Amino acid sequence: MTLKTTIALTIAGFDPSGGAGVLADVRTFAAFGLRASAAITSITSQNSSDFLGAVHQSAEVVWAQVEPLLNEFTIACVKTGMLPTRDVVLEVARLFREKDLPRPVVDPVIMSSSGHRLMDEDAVAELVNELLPLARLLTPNIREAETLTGMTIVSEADMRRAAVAIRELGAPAVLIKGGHLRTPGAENDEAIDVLDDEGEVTEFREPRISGAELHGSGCVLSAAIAAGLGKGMTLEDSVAAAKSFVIEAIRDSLG
Ligand code: PXL
Repeated sequence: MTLKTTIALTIAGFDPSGGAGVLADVRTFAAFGLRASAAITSITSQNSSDFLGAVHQSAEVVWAQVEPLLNEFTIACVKTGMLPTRDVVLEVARLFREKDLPRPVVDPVIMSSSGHRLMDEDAVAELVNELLPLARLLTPNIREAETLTGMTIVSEADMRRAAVAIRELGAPAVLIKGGHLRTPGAENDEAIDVLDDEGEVTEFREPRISGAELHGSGCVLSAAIAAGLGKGMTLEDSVAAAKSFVIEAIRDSLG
């Protein structure tokens, strides 16, 4: 019997700058000691200040990138990022239904930090309908959680309510990233993330880091969580380790 090589897989967009997307994911998997693989859903043209455009890949091209890996490798963990179109979302959902893959960490990257739409509206709808029920974890930021739930989120209590609402949409677990939360009147010296895993809620509090290079930090976080899960860690421990990793990366970028 030959042992198959174990790899981590990201299904996401390509940001040539390497700040976000598959390059950030691959770097993260490698930092966690995993061999990385990647399927590209869209080729973007951007730098840290401008988003110039994107050429989305077809559902067939996405499937064709992943399928050959399945026979040869054992996939330890999967993370999904930019899934630009309805067709790509449906194909990725089909992949998880039909193939023997671990449940993915789904980062619903609806907008870039520069304000450019990364997912079509009907793609977001199918992400909710078809992919959420197959995920292990969804990792929206505040704005994405608002889009997914239709709620307005201005407090920690709102984050907890939104987490319940997202679980009711079909995800077993959700991590709402509070980095962008601006509580009216509060000092905002803390960034709070809320993890709700089947109703068990854990809060992660860190001092807010300002002026930092944050483009791609969401990509790195979701890839790092997937890596932890792929190494057999619990979800809570994976999130804690991933947060430490991202905070280190942000601090490094300040230096
Ligand atoms: O950070 C979100 C993100 C994810 N994936 C790709 C991106 C971006 C932001 O620009 O380009 C490919």
